[in-house]
Amino acid sequence: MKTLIITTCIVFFFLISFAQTSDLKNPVPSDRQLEWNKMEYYFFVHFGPNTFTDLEWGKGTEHEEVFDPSQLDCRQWCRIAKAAGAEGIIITAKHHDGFCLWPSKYSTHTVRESKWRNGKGDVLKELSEACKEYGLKFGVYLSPWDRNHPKYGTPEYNDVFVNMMKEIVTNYGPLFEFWWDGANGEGPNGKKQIYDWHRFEKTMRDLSPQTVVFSDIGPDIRWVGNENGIAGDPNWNLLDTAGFKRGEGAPPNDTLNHGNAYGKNWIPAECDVSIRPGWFYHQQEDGKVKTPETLFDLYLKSIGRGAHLILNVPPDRRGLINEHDSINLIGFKKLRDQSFNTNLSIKAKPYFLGQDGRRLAPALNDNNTNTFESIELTKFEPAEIIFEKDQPVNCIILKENLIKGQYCARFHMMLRNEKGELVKRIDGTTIGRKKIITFPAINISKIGIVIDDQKANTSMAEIEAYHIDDQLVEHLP
Ligand code: FUL
Repeated sequence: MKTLIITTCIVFFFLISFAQTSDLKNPVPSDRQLEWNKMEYYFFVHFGPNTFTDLEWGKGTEHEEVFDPSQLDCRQWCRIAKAAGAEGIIITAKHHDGFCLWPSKYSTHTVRESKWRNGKGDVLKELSEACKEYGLKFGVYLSPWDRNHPKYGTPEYNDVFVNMMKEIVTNYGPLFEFWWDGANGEGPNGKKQIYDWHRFEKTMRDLSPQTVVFSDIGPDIRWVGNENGIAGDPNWNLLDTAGFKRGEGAPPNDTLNHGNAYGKNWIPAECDVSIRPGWFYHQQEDGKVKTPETLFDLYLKSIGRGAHLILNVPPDRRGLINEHDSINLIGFKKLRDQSFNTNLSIKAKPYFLGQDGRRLAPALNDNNTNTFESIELTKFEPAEIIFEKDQPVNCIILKENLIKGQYCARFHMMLRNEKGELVKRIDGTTIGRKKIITFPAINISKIGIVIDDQKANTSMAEIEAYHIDDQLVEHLP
């Protein structure tokens, strides 16, 4: 008996310590990442001398006077962002040409040296205030590569960059996100800068712990490996960063696109893409603004694969979002509203078959990702959504609660009609924050889900069903 008790205790402690080690190996989102996870789509604003010189990468030698928007109105940007359903705006406070959209004490190449508003203008001030007024979050892109700054290429430039970050956070915060470009070209003295990323990171954490920081490899958000706005499938929120650097030393694009299933850090992907071919406004691209349908397709391939979408909408030379862009942005919003306003699952009955038998499972259709069912690997369908009668469905959205980590690696759905006949089987990979699956419409009354491969029990938060415009599904690019 004694031996049995001792053996049981050893096994018990072994199991506990195993559980703890595996927990350690399983990264989870930080509070700041969870907060950001509540958002999904925001604007990127590329604006500066390039807007006026028709360049994408300014040389840094442009005279400050070229920056002269005739009707700059950040409230107009915010009005459009709001109407387009975006949740925030991130602006290029300084692009590679080094021009600062705020009167920085640490540069002589700023709005202060321009003629715009007699050198008294401050785009960051105006935009941060307008964002507050319109209930939008505000964020900043600050290029470390600086083709103008005389200190670039020397250790003192790292002080300049740190001081600029301090200025921005102190004068224009709170910032929801800070965007670091990995670009590292030559400066005016022909030298490249050795960036002190460790110090930059510490500065941001000390100054503004709630801000999520983006770069190729995080620390909080990773680049998705392309500038087309397309996340990988599968898409893991995890990434191994050891041995990698920002810029040229970054992990392969394919790795950034998919993440690492067993990655050691929680660093989800953000998809950056421009509504136009270029990042900055060029009049000759007015006819090439992405259509509402193309934007909707991007929505499915970014947010619909568990990533975030940062959509670049560059103001024109007036300092306004151009009509060509705003019309398509509103069209994009309409498509999303028409498609996703009626979740058919809300009126359906959710069931869960677990160890305690089959029971109703309101967590699966309560439109609340904090509640979930923990799903094991099974041969049968443990989670089901049952409609009163057959109805057309061509889109299903799944959501995983991520607080304890991302677990589902492979699942399949069995879609059946009233007669119990299998109409369609759909196989999928990761779920994550949001997985949108579209297919030609079929009449069904039951959605059953099976998890086929997972790292631990999947926390299934929502199973939503929609019948979106058939044409939209059929004609997606
Ligand atoms: C890149 C830059 O070189 C582009 O000009 C643009 O700002 C894009 C978002 O990031 O690295």
